[in-house]
Amino acid sequence: MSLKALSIAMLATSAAFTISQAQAAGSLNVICSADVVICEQLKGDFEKKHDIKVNMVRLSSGESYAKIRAESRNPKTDIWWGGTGDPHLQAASEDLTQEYKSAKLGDLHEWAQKQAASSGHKTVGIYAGALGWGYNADIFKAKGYKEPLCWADLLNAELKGEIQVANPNSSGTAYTTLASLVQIMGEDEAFEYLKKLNANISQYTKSGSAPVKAAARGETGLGIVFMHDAIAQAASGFPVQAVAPCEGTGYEIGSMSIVKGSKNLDNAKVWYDWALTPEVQSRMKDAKSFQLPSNVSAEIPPEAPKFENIKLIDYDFATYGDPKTRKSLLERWDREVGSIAN
Ligand code: S7P
Repeated sequence: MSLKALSIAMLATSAAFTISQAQAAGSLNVICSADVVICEQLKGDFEKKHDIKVNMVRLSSGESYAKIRAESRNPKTDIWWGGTGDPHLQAASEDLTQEYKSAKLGDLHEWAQKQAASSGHKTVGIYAGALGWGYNADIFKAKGYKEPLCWADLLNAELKGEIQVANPNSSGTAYTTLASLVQIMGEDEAFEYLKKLNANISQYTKSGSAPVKAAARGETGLGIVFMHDAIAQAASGFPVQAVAPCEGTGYEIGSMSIVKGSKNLDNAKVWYDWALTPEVQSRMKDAKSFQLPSNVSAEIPPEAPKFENIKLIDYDFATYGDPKTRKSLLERWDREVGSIAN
């Protein structure tokens, strides 16, 4: 290369560097759909590393999808981090989120890459978590309740008013519960089950992890949640026992998507690439977020539920993340369960 060509190349490189420095500044509007503690940890870590101010709101998965949909003509959100994969897939198929193929994609487990490929790279898997419940072992012992090991046990009459679960319209956890039961039992049987279960439900909460937080504090006996959310309460010293249901259970692929029409697109890509690194994912456990990370090199927290010991169903993400299926299941839930809720 001649000296002139070299200096032109150097100028081009330094211009590109200046542009990327300039782009890696300003702000980023993030919706975070996981627990507030991990959301705040991510915001703090990201701001320490980048010259980008993060404006973050914490919303449940279903609420996040609804916000992004409502904003679609004039998006205020740049990136949606976390929450169950089904509403991310629904947003992708409704073209509310945009394709991005991160250079980090190849560092992820197959299940996370599959989530990306199935959505046309409009979302990506960042963690996985198995559904189950957590019960307050002190309450169960004091009241002499049978240990709840199976979905069938949750119908025991002695548990009247002792169970909480979230509303599947707002909560991704509760939608995963609904979709998992439909896949385990068949749709009509799952709704029969949910109507019977309603007799034991004291409250349908807005957020998915609220039921096990209530169980931890003795406000209820049992919360249907992701197992890692039950383990987080046990790790905080509460008498909570996590259960993987004996008949089998579903799981989530927690996901991340860039909003279509993002006004801070370069910054959204900076967050996206950063959030897929092993360093960021390995630090999730510091916020007692014990999901299975998607980066193959990220540390798996010892507290994380062992997937190999859980009877997992082959959760059909394509069907249950499809807008038509999700809408129809939620409408049926409103008609048949929500309408009889106490
Ligand atoms: O707490 C972590 C976690 O369970 O929260 C997400 C959950 O969907 C958010 O709550 P909602 O049920 O209210 O939507 C999960 O993705 C995540 O593992």
